[in-house]
Order: sequence, then C-alpha cells, then structure tokens
Amino acid sequence: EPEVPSFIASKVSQYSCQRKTTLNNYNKKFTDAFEIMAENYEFKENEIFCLEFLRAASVLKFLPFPVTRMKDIQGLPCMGDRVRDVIEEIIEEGESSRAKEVSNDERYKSFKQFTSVFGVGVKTSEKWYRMGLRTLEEVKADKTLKLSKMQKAGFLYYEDLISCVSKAEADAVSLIVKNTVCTFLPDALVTITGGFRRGKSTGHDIDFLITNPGPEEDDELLHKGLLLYCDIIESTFVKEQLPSRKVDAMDNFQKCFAILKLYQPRVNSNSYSTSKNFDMAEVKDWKAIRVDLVITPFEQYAYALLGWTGSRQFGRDLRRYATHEKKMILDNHALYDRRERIFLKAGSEEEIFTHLGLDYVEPWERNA
Ligand code: 8DG
Ligand code: MN
Ligand code: MN
Repeated sequence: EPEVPSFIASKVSQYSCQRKTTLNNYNKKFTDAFEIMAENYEFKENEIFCLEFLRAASVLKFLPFPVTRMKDIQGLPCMGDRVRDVIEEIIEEGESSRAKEVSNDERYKSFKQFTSVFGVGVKTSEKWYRMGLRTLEEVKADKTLKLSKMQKAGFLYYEDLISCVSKAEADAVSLIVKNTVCTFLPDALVTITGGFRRGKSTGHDIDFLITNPGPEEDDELLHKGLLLYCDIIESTFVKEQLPSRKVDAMDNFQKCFAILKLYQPRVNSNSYSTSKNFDMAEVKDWKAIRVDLVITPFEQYAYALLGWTGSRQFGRDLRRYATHEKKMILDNHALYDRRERIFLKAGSEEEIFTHLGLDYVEPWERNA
C-alpha cells in the first residue's frame, strides 16, 4: 500500500478540533464539489444536509493523501450515503453530475450572485428570487426595491469587494488599524484573526480583534472616523449569562462590519496609506476593503480570539465537542461547565483547549 503507514482511518475523530488541518488539501476536486452541495442546501435552509457535506469536506481536507479508490475512505467518519455517492462518481467520472447540476441551477446561480453583495444573505435573496429577479443587473434596475444602508454600500463598492484581499493589503490595513486604534487607546492589543491568522494568503475580508488590557473599556472607539462604511453593532453582552448553545451563534461583542478605503501605492512609491495622493486626482487610487472590527473585554479575549480565528467548521466542532463530550457550553465569550456550574477562565487559547481536554491545535492547523 502506498499510503502513509501511520494513518489509521478508524482513529480519525469526527470532530475537526481533534484533527490538524493545514491548507494543503489533497482532495480539492472532492471538497469543491461538497462545498457546492453544502452551499445549495444552505440556500434552501436545509442545515442538516448542509452540515453533512461541510463535515465530509473537512474530513477530506485533513487526509494526508488524495482519495483514488472507495477503499481509501473506508472507516472514516462523516461519510454518509449522499457523500459516498458524490465521491464514487468523481472517482469514476472525474466529476460529480449532482454538483454540476447544482452549479447550473437557476436558483443556485441567482442566490450565488445575490449573496455576493455585502449585506445580502439568504433571506434577502429568497425575497428577490420570489419577486422574479434573477441577476444583479435586474436587482439594480428595480427601483421599487428598498435596499438597506449596508446593501447600498455593497453595490457601490461591489467590484472592489468581490476581488480578494491579498496578504500585502491585509498587512497594510493592519498597520493603519493599529496606528489609528493606538492614537485613542495606547495600550490596546490589535490582532488579525480569521483566515489570515490561519495562514491563508487571500481572504474576502480582514478580521480584527481589539482589546484594552486594564479595567476600562472604550465603547467610543468605533465611533471615531476612518471608515467608508460602518455598521456599528453595540455590545449586547450581559455578565453571567450562559454561553449560547446555537451551532452558529452570533456573539454579543461590540463590532463593526466596515468598508475601509485603502489608498494604493502610487507609481513611484510602494507604501499604502489612508491619505490621498493629490497628484493623481482623476484615477481611482484606492480600493474598498471589507474589515470586521470586534471589540472585546480583556477577560474574554482568549475566547473571542478562538472564535474569530475560525475556521467556521473548526468553531462549530469545538462547540459541538464541548456540549456532547464534556457537558460544557462554549461560545465566543466564555466556557461554562454545567456539572460544576462554573465559568472557566482563560488567558490564552491553550488554556481553553486544556479546559476542554483537547490537544492544542495551532491556528494554521485549524483550516477545517
Ligand atoms: P475569509 O474571510 O478569508 O473568506 O475567511 P474567514 O476569515 O475564515 O471567514 P470570516 O467570515 O471572515 O469569519 C472569520 C471567523 O469569525 C469565522 O470562523 C466565524 C467567526 N465569526 C464569529 N462570529 C461571527 C459573526 O458574527 N460574523 C461572521 N461573519 N463571522 C463570525 O465568531
Ligand atoms: Mn475573514
Ligand atoms: Mn469576517
């Protein structure tokens, strides 16, 4: 057998938080098909089938070799009949007819376009689709639609926002955010989270976590200039409340889903900035970039960091593991032990893994 000898399929955990998943994926042709299937179920609000395909994709991303025969997936968790059918067809035909059907499906194509706009989710897409709208051109042409402030910004900066954010842009924005935050809060800690912390080289946005060590919190920070578009959500966290049990719970931090105006380096310079190049007034010398800013109280920082680093699937499995294997409840604010009826404090991600009885998984191994 050519396979890695130490690999034992039956020992692979069903929880991605017990696996180390880096960015090198030997099974992209399978996982791409699964992700299309999962997205289509998400558009149909079928969470069970959606998660089934996302979990299967996550298991194959972890495999240290490419699957070439059905025997290769024997004993692996999360390989239900629907998943196996897709794998079998890809092995035999090179592609999945189901995934192909979905990607050509009118409803899927419309939802894919609609949800590519910042501020448009499944609910809005459903509404537009029911109204008979099929493309973004048709949406833009329909003057009777009442768009939210977020959606208007989404259309206004559409081209910039669908182009990926590069690591260089993320680093440039990071400097700007750090400088700006530090003029208001000199001791603040600003950390990139999300995909860039997991080692990805591109992203759809840049995620930041901001905390101020020490007693006082600054809930004015987000209200101070700098942004092209900013939808500020005030903190709704209530002390002593139990962590949320929902699979995909939103947290209660003060946060801001923003669009930042990043001035591009001009011809003879190679530095990014947020101040204008006056000699190039006619050409657009900036790019709109999606930025998530999350403000967290210092004592919740480790939990927020773990939650916002993702991946989404890794976070889901951490919470599922806590609930089903440890009788604990985990969210982005806290970990609650239901047996002991206490909140478990943590000053680092390592401590949270220890509380859960899990081996530590580095951020770049959380690409589940
Ligand atoms: P990408 O931007 O490169 O596409 O990938 P990403 O960085 O992994 O995804 P993301 O959508 O920016 O989300 C980053 C992590 O933040 C993800 O694991 C889920 C987590 N997260 C929360 N709360 C929320 C929330 O309210 N909204 C979003 N979008 N993500 C959240 O913990
Ligand atoms: Mn992100
Ligand atoms: Mn984000």
